[in-house]
Amino acid sequence: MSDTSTFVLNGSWLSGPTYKVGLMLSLCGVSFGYRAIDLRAGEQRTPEYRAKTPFSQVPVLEHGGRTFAQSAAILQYLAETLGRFQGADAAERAEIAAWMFWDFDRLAPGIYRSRTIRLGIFPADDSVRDHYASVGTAALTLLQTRLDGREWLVGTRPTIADIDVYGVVAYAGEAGFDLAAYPAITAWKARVEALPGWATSADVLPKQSRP
Ligand SMILES: N[C@@H](CCC(=O)N[C@@H](CS)C(=O)NCC(=O)O)C(=O)O
Repeated sequence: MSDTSTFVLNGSWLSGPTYKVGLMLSLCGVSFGYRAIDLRAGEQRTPEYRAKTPFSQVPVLEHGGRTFAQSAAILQYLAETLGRFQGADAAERAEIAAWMFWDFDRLAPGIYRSRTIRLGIFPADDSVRDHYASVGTAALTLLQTRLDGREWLVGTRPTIADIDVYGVVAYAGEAGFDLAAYPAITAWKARVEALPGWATSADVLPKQSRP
């Protein structure tokens, strides 16, 4: 394992993508510094933060003198760097990437957007709210079909595909979706939560903390 003492996660406690990275580090048993970025105050648009990422978003992971952005790319970097939760070969890694791309394309908009609408962070009228609710329902239905009869999304053990997708499904309740309607997702979610090192977003993302 490489030197892990230099991991610093820049994030927001409200941010699902930040949770994905914090959860990965926790599942890997890696301690990390955490820098809270105040999104409401626009800290993500300051020159200092922009020097870390061209995207002006959280999360950003600092490690080994470099910065890494986009949660899915960060999970891939950590899987390779730490040798955990990665695919066995190129074909499995491509399958894992496919689920992560699908997550960002279909699952995350349906659930994260529905959540921010419900929390009042993203004001929206009823038609917009209903649109994201139906996007989320379609994605959860697909995920239920995939997980019916299998333990993990890809192969026979947990991978970063599970961590990535879990980092969205974990917010389904707050977003207004009832997971009781999706028994295979509920069982898979419990399997993820039984992994050593699993932690809630409140555990891995302190509201106020600076390294
Ligand atoms: N695709 C990105 C999405 C990151 C993202 O949406 N971050 C939000 C918080 S959850 C953000 O930084 N928003 C602030 C802004 O856009 O100004 C990832 O997975 O890392």
